[in-house]
Amino acid sequence: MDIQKKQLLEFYQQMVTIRIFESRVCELFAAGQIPGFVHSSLGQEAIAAGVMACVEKDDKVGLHHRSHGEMIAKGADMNKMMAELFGKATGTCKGKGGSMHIADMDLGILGANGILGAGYAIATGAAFACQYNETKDIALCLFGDGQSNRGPFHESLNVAALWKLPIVFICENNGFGLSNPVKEHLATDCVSDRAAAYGIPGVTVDGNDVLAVYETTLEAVDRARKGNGPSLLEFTTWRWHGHFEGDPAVYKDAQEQEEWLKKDPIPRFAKQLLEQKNATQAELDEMQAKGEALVDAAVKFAEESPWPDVSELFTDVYDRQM
Ligand SMILES: Cc1ncc(C[n+]2csc(CCOP(=O)(O)OP(=O)(O)O)c2C)c(N)n1
Repeated sequence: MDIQKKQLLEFYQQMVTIRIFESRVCELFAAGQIPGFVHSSLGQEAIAAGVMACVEKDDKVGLHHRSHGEMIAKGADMNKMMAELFGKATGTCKGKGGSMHIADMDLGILGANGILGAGYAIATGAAFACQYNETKDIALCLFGDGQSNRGPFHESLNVAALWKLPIVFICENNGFGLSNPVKEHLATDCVSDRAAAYGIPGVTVDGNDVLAVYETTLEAVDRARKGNGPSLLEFTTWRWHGHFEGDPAVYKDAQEQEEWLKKDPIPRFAKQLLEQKNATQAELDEMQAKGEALVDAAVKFAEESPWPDVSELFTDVYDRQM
């Protein structure tokens, strides 16, 4: 596939920006500046960058608990995102969603979700709405390997295949479901093997190769947009940190961790860009500096933002008493 230089550089910019954002979030969490839970997507940047380059602003996206990267790559405002993680009034969800329930409806981002498997039904419902309203928009549903074992996975794939819904199911197989390695929680070799049960295409691809992620997703998005129904994509990668920030991940095999760190998607793509003369080192450095400036600005914005007012306590939240 002949990918334009502009797009190649965009992949790099997205990946380094996500890496810087996530690294900073981890530091801020450790310093006690970010409350609640944080699940970092360090190491998984190529999936976010490659997948989100395939969709339009109005396409719908259902996310899970480890989704800062996807939000950034779909164009979410990082200042508001960082403020959201801080719990500030200027946040994407006015500080009430936090890392695990962040959403941006203006960008079709239907929300991260702390309930494993909740995103399947939300994204499948959105795909049904796209089909019913004949909008030509499609939906993406992103999830982890562990949550592919939940019932709603099968219910959603079944109905999506039956009704040929415009949706792409995307598994980020990062090696673990919490502390359980994939081979200890999955009955099949691959998550994508399950596509056969619903008569839809299923494929497993290197998720640390941004170009492979992009090309695979583009094909599935095209299929969905043309009315040919869903696909199940599985991108293999590695969760660099523990399940959540603060988890020492003593269950990880040190040698396996070391091997995967060598497969870091960012230097790997940088090498490709340089060798194929699609970028100079100066251009790469410039993109790194731009990412750092954007994240610095986001942290400053979050730190200087006000807390939500007490009078806002019951607005935008579900309360049976009211
Ligand atoms: C219904 C439900 N069951 C269990 C949990 C607890 N839990 C949170 S994340 C997680 C593991 C998820 O693993 P995976 O789907 O592979 O995503 P990853 O964290 O690796 O990105 C578990 C068991 C939950 N949040 N919701």
